[in-house]
Amino acid sequence: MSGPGVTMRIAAASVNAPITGKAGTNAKCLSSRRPARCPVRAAASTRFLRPALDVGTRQAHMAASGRHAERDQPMPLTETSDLVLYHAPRSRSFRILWFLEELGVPYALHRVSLEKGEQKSAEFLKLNPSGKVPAITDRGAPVAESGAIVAYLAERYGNGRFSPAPGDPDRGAYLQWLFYAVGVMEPCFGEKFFKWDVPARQAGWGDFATMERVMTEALAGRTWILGDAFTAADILIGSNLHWGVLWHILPSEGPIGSYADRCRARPAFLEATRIDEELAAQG
Ligand SMILES: N[C@@H](CCC(=O)N[C@@H](CS)C(=O)NCC(=O)O)C(=O)O
Repeated sequence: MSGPGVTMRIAAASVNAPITGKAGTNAKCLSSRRPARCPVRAAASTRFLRPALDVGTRQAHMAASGRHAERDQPMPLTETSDLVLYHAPRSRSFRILWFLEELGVPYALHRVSLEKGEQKSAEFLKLNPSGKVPAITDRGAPVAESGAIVAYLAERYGNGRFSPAPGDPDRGAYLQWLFYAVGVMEPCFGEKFFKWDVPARQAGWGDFATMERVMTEALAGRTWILGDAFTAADILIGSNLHWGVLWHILPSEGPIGSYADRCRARPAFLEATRIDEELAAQG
């Protein structure tokens, strides 16, 4: 951790190409506008926390999962990490934090205070014109929108582990669920959470009940959304279903509930939760 407004963290190194160049912008956030209420933040819970792992234990976990040992000392943002996550605790950027932990790549975490309106500062709007987290920079180049970030990170750092390659028979289903998570599930949650009354035939996302049925059927008898392999699509589908169960708008049992449990049990999810809650506790 270092400096006001900037939180540092270096994760395990397992990168398929050497990273060089300038790290992401250390945005100074000036706006005092109040942020819109975020359902994820409103409903966040510490229910899935576990105690922090010490460095030795984490290294053992990482060695077991094929990742390199973690650096235990934070290093300055602009000198060490080409990959920066702009993150607010208990927000949608949690899923990117989770994925970075799955990937095991080195990254820096830049905290964005939604309460202070930092996401609407001119500097942050250069990273995400919508003024929302998550956003990342990779060698200074910004990427925004959870779906795009997850797809980008899988391709750039996944080394084939988290996304079926073009031509793979699973590629189509992979893309389908990536887009479904952001294009259908997200508005379905909005519909439920904000009690929108929208005709399902006209609404591109259909309706919440159909989404719940689709998810229940897709996950029945499967470990992950594509079957046996955990992919980047599970980051988006899994975070959505985790939140849905947490908010009591989706079942905690059956295919959805047990899938959400499996997501929560992953070491990377637990580590991301630990980091996120540590940040949240700092206020
Ligand atoms: N479509 C975006 C949504 C991101 C989003 O809604 N982020 C919320 C936090 S959960 C946010 O930054 N809200 C602050 C604001 O809009 O001012 C994505 O999936 O990345």
